[in-house]
Amino acid sequence: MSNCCRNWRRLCLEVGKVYHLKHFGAIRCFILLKYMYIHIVESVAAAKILHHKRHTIVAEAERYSLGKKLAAKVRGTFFVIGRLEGLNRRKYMMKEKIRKYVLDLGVDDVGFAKVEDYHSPKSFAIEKFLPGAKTIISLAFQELDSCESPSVTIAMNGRLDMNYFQRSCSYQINRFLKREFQAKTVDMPYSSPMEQSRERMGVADFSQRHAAVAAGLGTFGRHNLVIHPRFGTRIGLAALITDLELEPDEKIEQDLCIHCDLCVKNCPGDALGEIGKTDIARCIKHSQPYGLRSDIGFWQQFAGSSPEEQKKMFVDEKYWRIQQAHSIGMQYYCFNCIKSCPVGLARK
Ligand code: B12
Ligand code: SF4
Ligand code: SF4
Repeated sequence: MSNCCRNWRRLCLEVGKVYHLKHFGAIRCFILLKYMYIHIVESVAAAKILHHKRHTIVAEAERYSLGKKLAAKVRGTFFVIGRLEGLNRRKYMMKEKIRKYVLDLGVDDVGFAKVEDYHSPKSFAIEKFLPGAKTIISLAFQELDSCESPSVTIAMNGRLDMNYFQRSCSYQINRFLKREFQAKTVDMPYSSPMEQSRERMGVADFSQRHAAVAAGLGTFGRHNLVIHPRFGTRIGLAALITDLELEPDEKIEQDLCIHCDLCVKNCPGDALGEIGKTDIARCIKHSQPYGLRSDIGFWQQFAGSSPEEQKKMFVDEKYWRIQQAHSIGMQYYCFNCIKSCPVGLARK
C-alpha cells in the first residue's frame, strides 16, 4: 500500500465517516459528487489533494452535514461520504453492487427512487406493474451523435441502436437482480407497448421522465424532457421496478435548464409554446408523420378510392414510409428539441 493511500485511509478514518473504501482497493476512494454520481478517483494526485486539504475537509464536512450523509468540499468538488451502519449499510452495499453492475454493462447513469417518491399525474400506480414493489431503478443512455445527423434515416438508426442496447441491458439487470438477490423485478417499456384504450389515448402506462427525476438523474427542461447534468437532453430513459428495498438517491434541486428557449425556437411544429406542456398533436405532426394517425388516414382514403387510385396509393412513397415505420418500430422524424439544447455539450 502506498503512503498516499495510507494517508487517504487515515484521513478518512479521522474524519470518521467512511466505511467502504476497501471495496475500491488501493488509493481508490468512493466519492459521490454533488449530483450523487459515483466517481472513483484512482489518481495519486487526487489522493494527495485530499491529504493536503485535510483540515479543509474536516471543516467543510462539518458545514455540509446532510442528515445521515456527510459532505466535504475540496476545490469545488463535493465529496459525500456515507455514515452507514447495520441495515442501512447492507442496503447501501447492495445498491452499490447493483450500480457497479449496471455501469459496467455500459449504461451511462443509474438512479434509485422509492416507489412512493414517483409522482406522475397520468401514470398507473406502480402496484399495477409489480405488487409489493419498493424501488424504481432508472437508467440513462446517451443518445448517439446520430440524432444530430442531417439524414433522418441515420438519426432513426442511431435511436434504434440505443433501443436495442437498452433492452438488452434491462434484461440483463433484471436477471442479475434475481440471481444475486432473489428479487422480483419488472422492466418498464422504453416506449411501446402501452395500454391501448380510448381513455388513455396514447399516454404510456408509466412515465420514464418522472421516474428519472425521482431517481435524481435530472430535471425537467423547458422542452418537458429530462435534462441530465452531464449528458444534457441527449439521453434515452429506461427503468426497472423491483421489490428490493434500496437506498434512494437524492433528487437534483438545481434547475438544469438555462432557459435559452432554443428548443422552443427550433420546434418546427410550435409544440412548446406553453410552459410545462407539449402540444402533442402539433409535435406528432412533425415527429411521427408516418405513425398511427397517418396510417389511419391512409386506410380511410383507401376505402373511399377507386381501384385505380388504390393501386397508385400502394406505389406512393407515403405508404412505404408508413410500412417502414411500423416494421422497424421507430417512427420519429424530428429530434430538434433534443439536439438544439446546449446543456451538457461543453463536456464533449
Ligand atoms: C408517448 C410519448 C411521446 C408522444 C406524447 C408525449 C406526451 N405524452 O407528452 C410524442 C409523440 C408527442 C412524443 C414526443 C417526443 N418524445 Co416521447 N415519449 C412518449 C412515451 C412513450 C410516453 C409519454 C407518456 O405518455 N408519459 C406518461 C405520462 C404519464 O406522462 P405525463 O404525465 O403526460 O407527463 C407530461 C406532463 O405532465 C408534463 N409534466 C409533468 N410534470 C412536469 C413537471 C415539470 C417541471 C414540467 C416542465 C413538465 C411536467 O411533462 C410531460 C410531457 O408533457 C415516453 C416513454 C415513457 N414511457 O415515459 C417517451 C419519451 C418521453 N419521449 C422521449 C423523447 C426523446 C421524445 C421526442 C424528443 C421525440 C424523439 N425524437 O425521440 C419528442 C419530444 C416531445 C417533447 N418535447 O415533449 C423520451 C424523453 C427522454 C428525455 N430526455 O426526457 C422518452 C422518455 C422516451 C425514452 N424512453 O427515453 N413522445
Ligand atoms: S420532437 Fe420536434 S416537433 Fe416535437 S416538440 Fe420536439 S422539436 Fe417540437
Ligand atoms: S434548449 Fe434551452 S430552454 Fe430548452 S431545455 Fe435546453 S436549456 Fe432549457
